Amino acid sequence: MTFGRALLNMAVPAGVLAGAYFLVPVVAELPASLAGLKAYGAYIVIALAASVSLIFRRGRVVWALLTLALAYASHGALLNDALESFRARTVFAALCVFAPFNFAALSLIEERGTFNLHGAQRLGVIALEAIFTGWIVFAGKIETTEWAYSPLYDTTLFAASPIPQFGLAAIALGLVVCGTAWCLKGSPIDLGFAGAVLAFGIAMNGIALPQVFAVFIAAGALILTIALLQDTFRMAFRDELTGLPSRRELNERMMALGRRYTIAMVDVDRFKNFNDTHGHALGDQILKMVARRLAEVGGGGKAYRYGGEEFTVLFPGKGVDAAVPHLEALRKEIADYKLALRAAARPEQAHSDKRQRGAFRAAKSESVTVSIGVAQRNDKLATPEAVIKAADKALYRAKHGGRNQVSR
Ligand code: GH3
Ligand code: MG
Ligand code: MG
Repeated sequence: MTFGRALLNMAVPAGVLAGAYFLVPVVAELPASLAGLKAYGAYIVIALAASVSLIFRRGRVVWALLTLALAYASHGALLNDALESFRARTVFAALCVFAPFNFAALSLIEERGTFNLHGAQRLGVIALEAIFTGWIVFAGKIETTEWAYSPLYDTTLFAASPIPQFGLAAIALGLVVCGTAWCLKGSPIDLGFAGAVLAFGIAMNGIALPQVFAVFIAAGALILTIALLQDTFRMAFRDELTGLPSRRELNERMMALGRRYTIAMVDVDRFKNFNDTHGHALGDQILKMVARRLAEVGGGGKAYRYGGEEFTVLFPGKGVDAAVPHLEALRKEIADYKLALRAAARPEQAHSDKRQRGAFRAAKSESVTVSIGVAQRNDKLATPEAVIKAADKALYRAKHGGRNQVSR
C-alpha cells in the first residue's frame, strides 16, 4: 500500500469522526418530538450496519457491532447515575477495557463468517466478558473495580477524562493493534476497527453527555459499514492472488479509453510444465512475482490480471512504439528473476551436510519467462476488443517465435 493510498483510506474514518463532532450540537438541539431519534438513533445505525455485515457475511464486523451495541445498551441501562454507583463504575471500566480488546482481537483473527462454530466461539468470548462484569457487580467485588480505577502512572494529565488510565491504555493498545493489522494486511476493515476504537474512546470520554455518547457510537458503526463496503469493492475489482486489478476493472477501463491506446497481452511461458514440476503453490508464487513486476511497468502502463497466467497491460494515450521499450524491459526483468526453491520442498536433502546443502540450494533456483503480444488502436482496429484480438495474435507469434519475446 502506498503512502498516498493509506492517507486516502484514513480520510474515511477521519471524515466520519469530524462529521460526528459537528452533529453533536445538532442532536442536542433536537426538539422533544424527536426524542426517540436521540435515544434510538445509534441503534438504528447499528442495526443497518449489522444487516449489511450479515448480507456480506463479515462476521468480524458483526461482532464489532455487537460490542458497540452492548456499550450503548449499558449506557442507557446502567450508566445514568454519573458514574457514581459501584455498579456504574464497574460496567464503565469493564467496557473501557473489553471493547478495545474485542476490536484488537477481531483485527487479528481471520474472517470466518457468523453463524457457525467460529461465530459461536466469538459470541462466547463477548458473553464471558458480560458474565464476568455481572459477577463483579453481583458479588460486590469492590476491590476489583477500584483496582481498575487505580492510576497506572502518577499524573494529572488524564484527570479530566472519566476513563480510568487502565482503560485509556487499553484503547491506545487497541488502536495500535488494529492499525498494525491494517498496515500488514491492507484490509479496509482493519482500518475500520481502528476507527471504531477511536470513536468508542471519544464516546466513552463523553459519557456525561448522552448526545456525545450516542453520536460517536453511531459513528463507530458507520465507520465499520463503510470499511466493509470498501472491502467488498476491493474484492470485486482486485484479483485476490496477485493484488492486481481484475478483468472486471479492465472491462470498465476499456469502455473509457480515448482514440489512442496500446494493449499488451502477457502470457507466462510453459507454465503448465512449471506447475506440474513444482506444484501449484510455487506456481502461485511465480504469478505473484510476475504481477509485482507488471504493476511497476513504466510508460504509463497499467496491468490487469486477465485470467490464469495471462495479464493485460493498457497504455492509454500511447502508441506501440512508445510502449514496446517498457515491455521489453519488463520481459527482461522477469526472465532475470531467480526464484530460490526452498529446502523444505525436498525432505531427502534435510540431513545432508550444511555446505553441500547450501551449494545445492544455490544451484536450485527456477526462472520463468513471458511472451508478450502488443497492438495499438487504429482505423482498422477501432474497438478495444479488436485491439486485444490483434495483441493475442501477436502473442501467438511470440510463442511460435521461440517464447521470451515481445511481438507486434
Ligand atoms: P505456453 O508457453 O504455450 O503459454 O504454455 P502454458 O503451459 O503456459 O499454457 P497453457 O495455457 O496450456 O497453461 C496454462 C497453465 O497455467 C494451466 C494452469 O496449470 C496454470 N494456471 C492458470 N492459473 C493458475 C493459477 O492461478 N495458479 C497456478 N499455480 N497455475 C495457474
Ligand atoms: Mg495461457
Ligand atoms: Mg502460458
